[in-house]
Amino acid sequence: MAKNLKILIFPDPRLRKVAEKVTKFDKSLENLANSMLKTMYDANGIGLAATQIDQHIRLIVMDLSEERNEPRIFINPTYKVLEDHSLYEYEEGCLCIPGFNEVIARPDKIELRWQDLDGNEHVDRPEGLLTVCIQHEIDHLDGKLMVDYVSALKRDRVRSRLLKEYKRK
Ligand code: GNR
Ligand code: NI
Repeated sequence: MAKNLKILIFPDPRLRKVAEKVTKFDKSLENLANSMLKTMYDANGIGLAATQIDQHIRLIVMDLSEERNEPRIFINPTYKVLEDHSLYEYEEGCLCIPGFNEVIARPDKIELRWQDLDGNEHVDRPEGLLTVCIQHEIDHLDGKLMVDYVSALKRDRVRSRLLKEYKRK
C-alpha cells in the first residue's frame, strides 16, 4: 500500500544531504516510488525527490499532466546542458518551502538520462516544464534548494518565517 510520507521543511539540514545512486532495482524501490507519488499527489505537487521525504537515494517522481494521471519515475537521473541553450525564466515553488515562489532562470535545452524501475536506461531531450522540473528535482538530490538562487535577504526572511511556523511540528 502506498503511504503518505512526511515532507521535510526548509531549513531542515537533512535537505542538504547528497543522495546516493540507486543500485538495487527491487520491490522496495517500487513501493517507495509509489508512496512518493501518493505523497506528491496529496500535496498537489508536480514533482518530488526522495531527499524531500528523508530518503537519500537518487529517485524522483513527477506528474506534469493537468489530469494528474501521468505518473513518471526517474532513477539516477543526470543531464548535460546543450551548447545552444538559452536561460528560461519560470516561477517555481517547492513543497519544502511553503508560501515561497520565485522566478528562477535555468538552461532550456538539456540532454536527460535516467533509469526506470527495471534498471533500463533512457535518454531524451525534454521540452518545456519537464526541463525546469527535472533540474529542480535533481538539485534536491544534490542538496540544493531554490533559495540558493535568490538573495540572502529573501533567503533569511523565508528561513525565519518557516522556523517560527514549523516550530515543534
Ligand atoms: O510542485 C512543484 N511545482 C513546481 C513549480 C515550478 C517549478 C518546480 C516545481 S517542483 C514543485 C514540487 C517540489 O518541490 N519538488 O521538488
Ligand atoms: Ni522542490
